[in-house]
Amino acid sequence: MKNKKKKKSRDNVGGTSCSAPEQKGVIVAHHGIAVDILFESGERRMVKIKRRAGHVVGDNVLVQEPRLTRLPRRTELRRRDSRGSVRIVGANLDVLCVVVAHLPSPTPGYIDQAMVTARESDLLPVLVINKGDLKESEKFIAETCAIYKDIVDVFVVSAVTGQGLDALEEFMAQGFRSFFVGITGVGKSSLLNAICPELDLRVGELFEAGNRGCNTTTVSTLHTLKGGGELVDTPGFNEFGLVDVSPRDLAGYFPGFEQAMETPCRFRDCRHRTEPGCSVSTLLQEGKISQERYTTYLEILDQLEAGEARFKTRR
Ligand SMILES: Nc1nc2c(ncn2[C@@H]2O[C@H](COP(=O)(O)OP(=O)(O)OP(=O)(O)O)[C@@H](O)[C@H]2O)c(=O)[nH]1
Ligand SMILES: [Mg+2]
Repeated sequence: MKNKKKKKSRDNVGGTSCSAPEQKGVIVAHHGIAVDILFESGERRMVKIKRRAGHVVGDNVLVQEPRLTRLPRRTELRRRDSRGSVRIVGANLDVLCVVVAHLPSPTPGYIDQAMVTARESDLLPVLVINKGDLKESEKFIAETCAIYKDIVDVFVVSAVTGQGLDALEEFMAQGFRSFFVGITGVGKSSLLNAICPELDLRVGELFEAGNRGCNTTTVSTLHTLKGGGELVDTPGFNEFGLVDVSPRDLAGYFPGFEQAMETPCRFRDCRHRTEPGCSVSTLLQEGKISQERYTTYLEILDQLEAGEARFKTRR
């Protein structure tokens, strides 16, 4: 068996002199071969890194140029992309803001997979429904609120009119480091611009045909909010594949199953399909879990089981 090299979290790029004092900072943007660091002193500058060093926005680092050492992460957000590769997208986060809009509408399972990932990663998921100014958003907003309003905090906002932004800012001002995720064109950068106009982030054009936003933001960036808290703007991810969640664990993180998880099922490895003595089935029959929640759960469970079967076949 090949000896795997232990992954270093240290970069040493371009020389060996270490005479400069060591400084602590946080990565606020990642540009492939360099990271933008905000130091505790208030200074902000780019530091070279090795490509694929594994650093991400939110990482705390010690810099004594040319050496950069990544400090241990408190939390880590990971997702699986369309090719099945695992991507670390942010570090040391507290809140995952899942941003959606009626157009472009979220891909099936997107909201739930993002929320399951957040809970599995010890982040608090919240839902941000943008483009509340548009008449055609009404049905989407009503349906989405009906599903999630009793499960997570839901903010109905508009980057154009400023509707709902006070409540969102007040929430973030509690000192959280929040992370925006959402498919491209839902208005993540527009929302950040509305909260912090001085940022002037690039915002996409809205194509007339199909009203789909184009992929505009290419790099995740961390911003300090004037009112308190921090917010990361990200490029749109169209998939939010689960990474560390097994079919057996899914229900424990699934939005809408919280009450059912308080009462253990008869079988410890219950997958909540047709097993007797299942607390999810009981609440479903009592109307305390909606058919929509249950159907969505089964769809994600099917995907996880298919992935598990593929993995076993490969092995
Ligand atoms: N009507 C309306 N349009 C909005 C709103 N927010 C954003 N838009 C429009 O939606 C389009 C996409 O906005 P962006 O802020 O670039 O979207 P994004 O989510 O950052 O997109 P990516 O960076 O590609 O992931 C732009 O044309 C915005 O003007 C809103 O609240 N109401
Ligand atoms: Mg953007």
